[in-house]
Amino acid sequence: MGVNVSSDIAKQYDTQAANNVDVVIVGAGFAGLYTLYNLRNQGLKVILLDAAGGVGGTWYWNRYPGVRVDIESMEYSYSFSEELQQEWSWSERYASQAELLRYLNHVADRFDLRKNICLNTRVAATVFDEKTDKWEVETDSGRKITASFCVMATGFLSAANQPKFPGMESFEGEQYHTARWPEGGVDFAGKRVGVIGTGSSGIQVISEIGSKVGHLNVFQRTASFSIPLRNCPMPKDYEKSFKENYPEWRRLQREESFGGYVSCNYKPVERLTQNAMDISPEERLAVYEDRYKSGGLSMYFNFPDVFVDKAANDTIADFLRGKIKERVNDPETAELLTPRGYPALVRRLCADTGYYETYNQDNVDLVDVSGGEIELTPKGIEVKGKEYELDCIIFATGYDALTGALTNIDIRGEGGRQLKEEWSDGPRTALGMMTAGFPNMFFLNGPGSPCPFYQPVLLGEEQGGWVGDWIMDMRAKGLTRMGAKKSFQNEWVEHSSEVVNATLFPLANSWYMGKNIPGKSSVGLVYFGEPADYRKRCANVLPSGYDGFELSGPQK
Ligand code: NA7
Repeated sequence: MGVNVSSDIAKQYDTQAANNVDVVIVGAGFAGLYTLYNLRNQGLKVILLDAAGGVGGTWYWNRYPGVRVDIESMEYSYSFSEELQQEWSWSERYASQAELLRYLNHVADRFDLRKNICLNTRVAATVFDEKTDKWEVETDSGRKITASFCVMATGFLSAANQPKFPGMESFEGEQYHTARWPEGGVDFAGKRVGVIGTGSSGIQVISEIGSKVGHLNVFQRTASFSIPLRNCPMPKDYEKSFKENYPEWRRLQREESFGGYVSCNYKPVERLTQNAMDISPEERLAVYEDRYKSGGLSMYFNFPDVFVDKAANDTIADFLRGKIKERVNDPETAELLTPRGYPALVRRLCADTGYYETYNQDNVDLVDVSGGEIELTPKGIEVKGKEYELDCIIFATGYDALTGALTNIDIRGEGGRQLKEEWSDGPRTALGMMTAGFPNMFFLNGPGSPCPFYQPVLLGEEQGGWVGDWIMDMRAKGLTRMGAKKSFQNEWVEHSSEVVNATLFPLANSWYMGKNIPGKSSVGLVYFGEPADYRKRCANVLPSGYDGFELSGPQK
């Protein structure tokens, strides 16, 4: 699927001129591609670097069986071009990875983006030069590029989490990670397969391969809440109504929605203002059933108190638990698959296609690893003293979310300080877009932003837009350095902590909270406030005269 940079484009970027640019963008996913388009349109000299062999970001790397987005295609797509919105037709309600990759390649071609993209190029280090106010970017092949600004569109779910299980090197079979799937696919027919992990990726891969493998053992540490995705071929009348009203749908997504998605049962959802505990159980149930019927992430369109009041949350958790019982034949397996001990919706809700029913097949077994240690042996996996013989192991163990892709790069700011060091107690950012001491570096869908709750395609467009506005304004004023003020950054982190601590989110071990990675700090990882408020604050940076940020001209 990946499209390699053509030789004439490669030649263009071998020139010295291309090693001195206005902006380096890192990452060719949704956010990076849009930002390239936007900044180039404003006359800036931009180069986009990506380690992958093709554009697509997360959708380039995640090729595992069953992978698809669980936000509706009509919403999970670019809004910046009305022509693009009108001419592209999604074949399914929820796009598969293959279709998303086709879309992103189409966008790269349609807007002639490839001439500014360098693939197969991993950024190893970037160092801020305080004399010139520029970043020196170094790739893994030793190429050096000087840029006035760096835009890190590195993805919030892109650095794979590969736990180091004892005995990993001894296992004689095949090993795969869902986030680094081989391009040619894998043939599982007749094989004994083990899957570790039952988050969104695990649930998708398990549901897809369950009927295709010889035998499947699923190693579950924590049961997830999952509801049916209800994917289907794109209903033509729905697509038509969406296309006829795209500006209004986008307005609703940006201004009225819970997190940048708004469609429920093929209609714009009405935001609930009443609390679950203020209405009758029957009325509550009717809402839960309605969301369940719509499928996907519709369950998030819910009563405000389910996110802050444990008693309210219990009503939805019990509803979801009841649905699991209905779908799994064996009561013992059903109980093991039933999440206990943490609230619903505060770990990412999964959306499945036949996940629970997979366990009704004779060739699929669930292994409870909670309270035990997974060890790999030459022949398979050992847990709690029992060995499971396997031909293949699939790690669906998630990501070092939000920060991993940034701290994997040796980023050095003012005074030579390293970003990884600075963030060793958790990331600290101003509006999730900059961090103090690292001027002229912007993050898209970064830590401290609301990205998991603000549809990331739209947030990438918004943030890419603000970055463009700030850079062009600085240029017009002859300014060369923009940095976040530490005082404002502290306020933002404090505000973010207050917001999250008033919710039930800290009660679960999730990647939102950094608790999926041993030792990772959760400070400032996600902004859990209202996306619309966040949007207003960011849009106000320029009109307020860069309140919270400091700007300066060329160093004397
Ligand atoms: P997730 O949601 O982080 O899920 C990872 C799964 O892997 C989860 O079940 C983990 O169990 C399990 N895991 C991770 N490490 C271990 C170890 N050491 N032992 C046993 N099990 C382990 O990642 P996904 O890729 O599924 O989804 C990420 C996001 O992508 C998703 O939320 C959507 O937004 C799209 P745990 O729950 O930690 O006990």
